[in-house]
Amino acid sequence: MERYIDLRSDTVTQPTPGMRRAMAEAEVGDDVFGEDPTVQRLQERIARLLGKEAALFFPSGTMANEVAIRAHTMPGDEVIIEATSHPVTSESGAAAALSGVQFRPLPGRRGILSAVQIEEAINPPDIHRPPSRLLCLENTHNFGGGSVFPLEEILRIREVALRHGLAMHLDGARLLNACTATGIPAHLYAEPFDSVSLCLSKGLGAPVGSVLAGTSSFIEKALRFRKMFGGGMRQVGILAAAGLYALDHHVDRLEEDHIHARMLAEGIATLPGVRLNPDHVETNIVIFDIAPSGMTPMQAAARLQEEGVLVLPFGPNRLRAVTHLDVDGDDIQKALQIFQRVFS
Ligand code: TLP
Repeated sequence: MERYIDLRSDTVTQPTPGMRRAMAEAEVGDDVFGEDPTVQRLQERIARLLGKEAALFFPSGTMANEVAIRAHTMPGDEVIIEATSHPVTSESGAAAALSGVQFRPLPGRRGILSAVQIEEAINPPDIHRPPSRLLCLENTHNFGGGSVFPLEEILRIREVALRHGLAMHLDGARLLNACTATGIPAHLYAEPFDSVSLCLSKGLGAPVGSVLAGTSSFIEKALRFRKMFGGGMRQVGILAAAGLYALDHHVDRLEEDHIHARMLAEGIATLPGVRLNPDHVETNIVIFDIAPSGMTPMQAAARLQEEGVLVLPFGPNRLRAVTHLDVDGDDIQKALQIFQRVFS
C-alpha cells in the first residue's frame, strides 16, 4: 500500500535533504566543555528571538520544562499549572520525582487560564500550605487543540504573579505557531515570563532539540540541573545545525500547516460521526470528538489506519490530527476523503 498520511504529531517529520546537509557540515566541539560553536550560535539566536539574556540547548522539550521547574523551585513548593498541560499529562510524573514539587492543576478553557482563577489558587503564607512558587503556562496549548494564549491575559497574569512573588515559566514548545497565528513577535509573548522553552522538533521539523531561555543567572542554574538530569551532550552541534536550519527555512511555512489544519477541520466538522467546532482550530492541531460515531478512539484510529491515515487517540472520545511539513494540500484532500468514509 502507499505511504500513510501521518497526522499523529508534528514530531513525525523527516529531516529534509537541506537540513541533513547542514547537519553533516556542522562545525562541532565538546559542548560539555562549552566548546561547540554551532550550539552556541543556536543558543544565542534563540535568546535573541525570545528577548532573553541567555539560552540552553536540550535533547527534549520534556527535559527543558523539567529543568526549568527544578531551577525555579525547592522540594515542597507548589506549581500552579493548567490541568491538561504537558508536565501534568505527559512528562511521566517528572516534576514530583525530580523536583519534589506539588502541582496545583487548574481547569482551563481549551488550556487557557485566567488571571482571576490563578490569583484564587495562590496559597497565602501559612505553614500548613505549600508555598506557591511557580506558575507554568503553555502556548500554544497542545491538549487545548493548539489554542493560542491571549497576550492580554498573560499580561494580567504577570501582574498577579509579580504581586505574589511567583516565577513564570512558559512551555513554548509551539510558540512560533502562536506567533504565526497572531503576528505577535516571539519576544513579546516571552517577555512576561522568567523562562521559556521552545521545541525545534515539532512544527519546525528538526529531528531533536528544545531550547530554554531566561536570564544568564537562571541559565547558569539550568546548566547544572541539565547535567544532573543527564542532558549534557558532546558534539551536539550536529543537532543544533538542524535547529538553525529550521529557524532559517521552516518558520515562514508554519502558516501553511495552519491553513491545512483549518481545511481538515472544516471538512471533518461536516461529518455526522464527529463533533468539532472549526473556529476552535487556531493553529496546526485538530482535536475532535468522535462519540457520535459509536466507535472508541482506538477503534476509530484503527479504521483510519486501514484506510491510510494515522491519527492519535487523545483521551476519552477524542482523536488528534496534527499538520506539519511532511503533509501537503493533496494529502489533506485524501485524508478528508478517508475521514468521510470512516465517519459518515
Ligand atoms: N508533545 C508530544 C506528546 O508528548 C504529546 C506531541 O506529540 O504533541 N510541551 C508540549 C506542549 C508538547 O506538546 C510536547 C510534546 C513537549 C512539551 C515535550 O517535548 P518532547 O517530546 O521533546 O519531550
